[in-house]
Amino acid sequence: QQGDPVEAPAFLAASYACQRNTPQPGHNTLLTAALSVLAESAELNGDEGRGLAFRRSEGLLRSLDRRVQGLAELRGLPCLGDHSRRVIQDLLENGVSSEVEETKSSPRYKAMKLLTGIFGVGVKTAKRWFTEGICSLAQLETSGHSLNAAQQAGVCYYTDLNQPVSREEADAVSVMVEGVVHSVLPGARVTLAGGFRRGKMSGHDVDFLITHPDEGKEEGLIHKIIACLESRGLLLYQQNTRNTYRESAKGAGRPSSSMDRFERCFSIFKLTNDSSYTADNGTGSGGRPWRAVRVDLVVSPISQFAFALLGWTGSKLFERETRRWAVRERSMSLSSHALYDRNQERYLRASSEEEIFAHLGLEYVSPTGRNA
Ligand code: DGT
Ligand code: MG
Repeated sequence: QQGDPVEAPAFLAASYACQRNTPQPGHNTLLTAALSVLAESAELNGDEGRGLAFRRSEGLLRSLDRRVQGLAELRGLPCLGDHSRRVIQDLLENGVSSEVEETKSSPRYKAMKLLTGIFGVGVKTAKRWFTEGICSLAQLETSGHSLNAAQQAGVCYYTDLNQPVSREEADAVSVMVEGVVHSVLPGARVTLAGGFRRGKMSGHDVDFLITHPDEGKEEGLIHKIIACLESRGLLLYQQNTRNTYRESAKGAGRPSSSMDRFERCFSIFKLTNDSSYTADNGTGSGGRPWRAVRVDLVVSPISQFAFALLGWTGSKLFERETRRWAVRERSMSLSSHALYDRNQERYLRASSEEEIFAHLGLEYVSPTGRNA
């Protein structure tokens, strides 16, 4: 049987991740975890192109409906470059990839992972610190660098924030957020987005989208929510931005930058180990009766809600691929605010994610299938 090539079903040959159903966690976790390390290493080196190539390979493997046992089974499949195929071959033949093992144990990768694991620290800052010889929190502390407020919170709650958030904890945060939102604006709607909406059992944060069925009622809402959270002692840190999005004749929905422009709050919640919260790991580091959890709150006008929901559900690769599909295959610009048709020179409205997929000429993929 060895060497007998297995024909890939046609749907698996789709080259855009947004054309595929990708459930969680997939049948090839050994391979996808390895490619994810190489992608992350490239991203931490600032090599976006190389990172994306590994992410695409990883995404393709995640979507396969069976466990790959031989390289021949991957013949003819897109997204798998020579480098990825070499790594996959190594893993299939030896159970490990020397390149992945070397990457994981390299001082640079370890330091960059640790430093970018601090909330508020991006790749650029981490790189600068690493070149100064900073590889640990202790070295950062004695370096004399002054940290901004986000980074100070990041160092302070480092252990908690690097411990995955469980589904139970996300549900407990949902209860807190819904209580606060409904008390400051009755009728407002709170939707869990991000990885938890895709059915993941854990995540690095909890993402929420908030809207109100009457357009305009959501304006300024983020400040009311923050004030209420603070008065209840639920916030350890927050940084908010106001909505700066405006449509323009040239299609301001264009993703000229990956950041969107909603009213938004990056925060750290204080999740207390009380009756509404029953997770096993119910304490923070140091045995506190609470733990710190990263929470993102995004407020969207109802007219943009479908786009915001699609944009904030992820995965990151699924989002990138949907936008790439829109531009390359449909001459459209998709963002978390809008969809602009460059040929017709007009915005296409949508009140559901299904309508957006239809505008794009894509088959609908449910949130649990977007784990590319
Ligand atoms: P996680 O939290 O690591 O378990 O995984 P996710 O998939 O929840 O990732 P997360 O929380 O970083 O982001 C959720 C989705 O939200 C992601 O697919 C892309 C989107 N997103 C995150 N940050 C931004 C942003 O600044 N602008 C826009 N437009 N989208 C963002
Ligand atoms: Mg998330």
